[in-house]
Amino acid sequence: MAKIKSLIISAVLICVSILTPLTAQAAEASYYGALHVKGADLVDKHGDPVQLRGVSTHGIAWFPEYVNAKAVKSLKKTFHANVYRIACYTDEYGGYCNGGDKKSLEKTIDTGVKAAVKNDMYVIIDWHVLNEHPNPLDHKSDAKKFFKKMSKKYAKYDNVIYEICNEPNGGTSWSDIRKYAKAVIPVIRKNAPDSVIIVGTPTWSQDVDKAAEHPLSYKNVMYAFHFYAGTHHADLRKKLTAAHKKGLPVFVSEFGTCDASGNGGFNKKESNAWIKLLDSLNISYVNWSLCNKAETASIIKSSCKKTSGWKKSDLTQSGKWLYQMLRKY
Ligand code: IDC
Repeated sequence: MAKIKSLIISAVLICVSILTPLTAQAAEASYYGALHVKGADLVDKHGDPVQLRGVSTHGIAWFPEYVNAKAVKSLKKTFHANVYRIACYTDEYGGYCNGGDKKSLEKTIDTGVKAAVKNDMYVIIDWHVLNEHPNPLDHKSDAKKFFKKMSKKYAKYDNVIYEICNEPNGGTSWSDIRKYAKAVIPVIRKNAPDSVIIVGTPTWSQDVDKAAEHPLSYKNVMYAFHFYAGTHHADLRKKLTAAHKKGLPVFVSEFGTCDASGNGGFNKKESNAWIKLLDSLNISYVNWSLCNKAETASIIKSSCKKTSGWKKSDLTQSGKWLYQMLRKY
């Protein structure tokens, strides 16, 4: 009788584990666990410094085909990436606030988040403020709705990082960004109280000095710093180093190996100089971008139509460099 009882209990337990949805199963990222910010560092669940290194999608309205489970698995297995960034443009072609298909964009984000969770990677949901409305306050109410939805949907996932404004520009001041952040961060915090949030900085996320002078008072907040190796050199590295020295937690949520246009030549020397600095400061970084668009920043050759399972010969110069650089760890 006892044997039958234990058999029944085991059968029930097996059924429960099979039927448990992904959301409940994957509540904790086993990689480093829930991340936090301590001083200038991103730290793991034990409080030890960690560095995330990975790849960003191109705009998901343009290249949704690269947001698929196999692609994310390739980033993890082939490139050894531990973070995946999903770039949802607010404006431009098919942007979330520009007549884009919100349902379809949200579905793409969901595919990316679930794939990252399945592969035990961290994932950044990026509200990609860039052109047309370079001041994030312009889309404040849309942003609040978006992040309310996202943070509610993904509240259980330790893996999810929220990036609330990619690159404010066009003269947007740090005080405007602070205003925006103070409106959006509490919305996320209500659902995901301990999540890491990345806040963009003025001048295409370069002015970390402004943020360091007057940081936000929330915990687990990091500040975006973006560079393109063909355009940005030693003077900008100085600015980053100074902000870091002041104790500002910085996250390079986007960088390119070429000009700020996404084109121009691949700049190996400057790319290496940047990575050397970021590694020495334990700053996380994410490369732009996973697609086969005929531009220097793309990782995949435009002749390659595969959307996962890439070989070295499918990669551009920038893609090959990234592959070698990420795999060192
Ligand atoms: C670029 C893309 C390009 C696209 C353009 C749209 O590479 O294909 O046509 O956006 O505006 C950034 C932005 C990022 C840019 C990238 C290169 O965050 O969206 O992507 N860049 O210009 N900041 C600095 C450079």
